[in-house]
Order: sequence, then structure tokens, then C-alpha cells
Amino acid sequence: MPRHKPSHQLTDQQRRRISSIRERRLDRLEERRREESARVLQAGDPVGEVLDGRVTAHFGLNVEVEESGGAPSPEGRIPCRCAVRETVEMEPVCGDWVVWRRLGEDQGVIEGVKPRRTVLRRPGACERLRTLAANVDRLLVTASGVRFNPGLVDQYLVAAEAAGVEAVLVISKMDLLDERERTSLEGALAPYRAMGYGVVHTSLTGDLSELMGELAGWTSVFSGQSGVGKSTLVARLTGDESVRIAPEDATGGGQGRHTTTVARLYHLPGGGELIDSPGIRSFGLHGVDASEVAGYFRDIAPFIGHCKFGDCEHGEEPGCAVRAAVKAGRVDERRWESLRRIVRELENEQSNPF
Ligand SMILES: Nc1nc2c(ncn2[C@@H]2O[C@H](COP(=O)(O)OP(=O)(O)OP(=O)(O)O)[C@@H](O)[C@H]2O)c(=O)[nH]1
Ligand SMILES: [Mg+2]
Ligand SMILES: [Zn+2]
Repeated sequence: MPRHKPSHQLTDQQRRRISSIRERRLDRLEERRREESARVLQAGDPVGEVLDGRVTAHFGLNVEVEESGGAPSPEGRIPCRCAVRETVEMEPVCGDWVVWRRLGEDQGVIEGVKPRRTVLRRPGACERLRTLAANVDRLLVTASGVRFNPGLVDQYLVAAEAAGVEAVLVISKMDLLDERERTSLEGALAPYRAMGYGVVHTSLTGDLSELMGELAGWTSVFSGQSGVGKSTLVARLTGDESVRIAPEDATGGGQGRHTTTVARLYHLPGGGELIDSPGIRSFGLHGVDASEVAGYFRDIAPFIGHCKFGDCEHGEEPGCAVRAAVKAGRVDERRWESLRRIVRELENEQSNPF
């Protein structure tokens, strides 16, 4: 029995109930946040000037902030636990640039969140929980080479295109594949290479210089199902020994244990930032309209203006240029099936927002 029933098996009444419980829980959390903010502010008046900073992690009541600019201390940059001032409307998330003040050695208060350049969201029935990370330049779509799941990759790519974030495919656990499996994986990856996406292979001990090259100077975020090896890569790339990694992986196929529970920002020794994020079961595309999705498929987008009908859904309608391109072998059939599936899922969601 799966621990969580997929949401489409719930009745409308159940969905509404879950949604209202979530809302109440969040209201309580917000109430506690206000109390925390009041408590912290009472403990001492804000000292010193307004500082610039970046959010490195986000917990229930507190947000971890690092002062930006200036040289890091010998122990590295020391993050400060901050409460969020009540007047701040946007809830700060990992990667946010903020203005804040110190309240002491290791406490502070966030006074404001700067406008976001990019925003990545995660699935969830409630808007307030959806933001995963802000101001990222690259989405590292991480998938295990063992039982590679292109359908999920396609969802991530749509999310990246919609957010205006460059996506790079990171295919992990290559050490577990034999020659025949490698060849078949290459076949599945060929369409992505042809579309211009970077594809990087990694293994448990192999060289990471190619991946490092993709990350230098940018803020990148790892995403992908639990157990694919995101944190393993973060630990190796940053040399940070505090990164939590799942113990021995018996299956190899990415049956994750949800080891990482909150998104966290790390620094790369050669410059650039890396955000590790919790593995997710599926990737929702909230905020993306079903009619926009085809435009986010790099291989399909060039054909969509040529369909007979302006509102063509690129299914089996007559005169569909996308379908014709698939039949002519110019678009990978599996990608077209992905498009159809994502559109169907979004239409279901949009007609049933719970
Ligand atoms: N053989 C092999 N095992 C790997 C590789 N990368 C990671 N693993 C193992 O896979 C398991 C899961 O790794 P994690 O790094 O914790 O996975 P994660 O993606 O961070 O998972 P969550 O935090 O749950 O989302 C660990 O036992 C790793 O040792 C790899 O390239 N090859
Ligand atoms: Mg992890
Ligand atoms: Zn069409």
C-alpha cells in the first residue's frame, strides 16, 4: 500500500477537507511566526545598519540569512537565524535576497525581501507552500540512469522553461549500468541533446569537472526524486561534510527515503551557489496554463503556429502540425505523449483546484 494516495483518487469532499486543514495549519504557523517576531524584537532593538543578505535555509519559524559582500571569516560565512518582521509580505525562501538587521551575534530580523529574478515552485495544494527557491539560474534536473524516467524529466523541463531558468540534465548512478543499459539510456537522452540541453553523467566516484563547469558562477538548484543522489553530489561538489546523505542504497533505482527535508544553499569553492532540495514524488506545474505547455517543449514549439486551428490542442485534431511532425519523425513520439499527459493533468487540476 502506498503511504500517500495519489490525489486523483480522492473525492472532492476529501480534497476540500485536506485543503482546509492545511490552511488552518498554516494560519497557526503564521500566528506563531508573528509571536516569534515580536519575541525576538522585544529581546533587543535592532542594532547596526540595514544589511544585505541571502537566505540559505528556511525553517518553520526562522530563516537562515548570510550577510552578503565582505570577506568570509576564517570559519566561513556564519549564517544568522532571523525572524521575519510582520510587515514583510512575501515569505522569504532559499535563494532570496533580503534586507535585514542584526539583533546580536547570531540573531536578526528580516526587514524586506527583494524582488525575485526567478522563482521555482513545487507541487502542493496551497499557494503559500509552493515556492521552493528564488533567484536561481540553473535547474539541475537530476535523474538516476537506473530506470531512467523521461516523463518526470519532461515535467521539470516545462517548469524550468516557464520560470525562465536554464535546465541541465544530470544523470546519476552511471556506475550501476552495464554496456547494454548505457546504450539504451543514450537513445532516451538523444532528443534532449538535440534540443540543446546540457547532459552530464555522474557516478559514485567519477570525475565531476564537467558538472563543475556547468555550475561555476551561477546559482543552481538540484531537483529530482528522492534517492537519485542530489545530496551526494552537493557534498562532493562543495566538500561540505555536514550534508546529509541516505545510508547504503540497496536498490540503486532511487527508492528514496526523503533524507533531505529542507532546501539549503551552499557555496561552491570555485564560485557560485548550489541549492540542495528535498526529493519530490511528482512535480506539479501550478501556475502554468495548459494552453502554454506546448510552447515550453523546445522540440515542439516550432510547429505550434502551423496547426490548422488556432486553439489546436495537438492531439488528434485534423491539420495538427505537431502531430504531422511526430508522424514524420521530426519530433520524438514519447515527447509528444509527455505533452499530452501534462496538458491532461493540468486540465484536470484547473477544473478541480483542490
Ligand atoms: N552507485 C551509486 N550510488 C549513488 C550515486 N549517487 C548517490 N548514490 C547513493 O544513493 C543514495 C541516496 O543518495 P542521496 O544523495 O541521499 O539522494 P538524494 O537525491 O539527496 O535524496 P533525498 O534527499 O531523499 O531527496 C545514497 O545511499 C548514495 O550513496 C551514484 O552515482 N552511484
Ligand atoms: Mg538529499
Ligand atoms: Zn496542433
